[in-house]
Amino acid sequence: MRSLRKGLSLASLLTGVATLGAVLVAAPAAHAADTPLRDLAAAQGKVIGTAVTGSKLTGTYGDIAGSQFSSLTPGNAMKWGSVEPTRGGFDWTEADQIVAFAQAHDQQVRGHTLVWHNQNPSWLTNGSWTSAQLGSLLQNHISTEVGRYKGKIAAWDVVNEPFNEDGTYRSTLWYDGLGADYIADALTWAHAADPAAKLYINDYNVEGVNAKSTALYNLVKSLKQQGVPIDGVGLQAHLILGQVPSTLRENIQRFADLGVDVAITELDIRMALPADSTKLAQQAADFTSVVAACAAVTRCVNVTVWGFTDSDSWVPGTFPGYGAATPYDENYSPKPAYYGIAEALGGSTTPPPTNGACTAAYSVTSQWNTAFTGQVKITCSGASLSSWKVSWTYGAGQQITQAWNATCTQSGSAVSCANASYNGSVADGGSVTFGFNASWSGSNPVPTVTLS
Ligand code: G2I
Repeated sequence: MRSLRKGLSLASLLTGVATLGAVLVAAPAAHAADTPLRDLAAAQGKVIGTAVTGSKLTGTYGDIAGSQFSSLTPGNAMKWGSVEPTRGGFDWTEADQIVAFAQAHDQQVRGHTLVWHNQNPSWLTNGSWTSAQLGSLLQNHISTEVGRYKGKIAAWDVVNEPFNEDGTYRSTLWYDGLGADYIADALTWAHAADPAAKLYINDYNVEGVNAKSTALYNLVKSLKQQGVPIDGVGLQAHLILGQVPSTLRENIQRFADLGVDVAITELDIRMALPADSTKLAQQAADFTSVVAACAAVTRCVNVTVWGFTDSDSWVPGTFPGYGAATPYDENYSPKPAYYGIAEALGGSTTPPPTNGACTAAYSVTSQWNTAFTGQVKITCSGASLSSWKVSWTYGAGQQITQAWNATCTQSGSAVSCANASYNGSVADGGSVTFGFNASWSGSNPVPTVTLS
């Protein structure tokens, strides 16, 4: 599967645009080659990751997840409620799928998460347990899950979100039932189940130096002094546009100086919708400064985004009116934020101009056995169209069988799709999408498309 990744990056190199085959009508000066983020990160000795949803790891989503990132975190699949929805009834399907995908793509997996107050099964949260029963439930859970994936998980978020904003311990099922010792116990049990996995405590609003991050700092220091197996801290980094803490790098450094690794585990940067070019440029600068802060500290080992596409982000559901928090838009086109990450990793990419052009972006929306559904989205900004034609050449024998919202013809490997009678006009700021079904076998690489 590495060859697929190389194939994509070669295509990017040839076209001078990102992996999705977007092409500009008003052709800009050629952009520097888009080296995949994982290669840029590797050259800095860093790992770049994304949270993923197992069922989506196919088509364009799978191509990007596999080609751009060197680490995957299951967004939900390894949480207690996902893996043991009924007591003793385990479902590892999605977690296994993500681990298998990661292995096939030479990627690390960050296990997330073993001990949390959210997304626990109702049999657990509704039960009435003595302290001894609760401890044994937790020990069994950790031994079972960590043991199942022994040798396959680079790092575990063992304990997630243990603190309140003021640095006191959060009242949870675990803290209330077991006291603060649940943290040391969980780490010890996880270490026993997989001595090679790096064990983390992970929290949000601990990116800058503040009361909460200082409580985490003091906890880690004390765990180290007691000889408890703690290898790292995860700074989630669910940030707001323009609000990257100025003390981020200093904070990362103070944890590193304690002798633990640091990871940015859930990076996203949300903005009030709608997005516009000013906000997207600010977001790019914010992504750059977060990634650069990690790159500057040797022990900051991993930056993971919490979903790489705006179509797979928790933000709009949780913060109504906010979104656009990830590096790719909902149509899988890389945003300025993508180039902001690349820049911080030493990449020489520059974003395509966001004004004065119409672009066409090809994506595979679903793929099965020998057929797939794809779409091309034409978007205009600072320009408009009264008619359009999108062409591409298939490199692996794909064959269009049906199209809608365009008239497509295929001759040999050459495909040409012209607007239908009703959708030739694309206004400045507007977009038009057409779709198609096609057959494939062997591989289904994304072609470079030309808009004319
Ligand atoms: O809330 C954002 C993150 C904060 N740090 C810990 C992370 O584990 C957490 O991730 C999010 C997931 O991205 C969401 O996808 O955790 C949420 C739950 O607190 C996840 O949302 C849940 C929805 O609430 C459920 O309704 C849904 O069934 O996702 C589930 C699966 O799609």
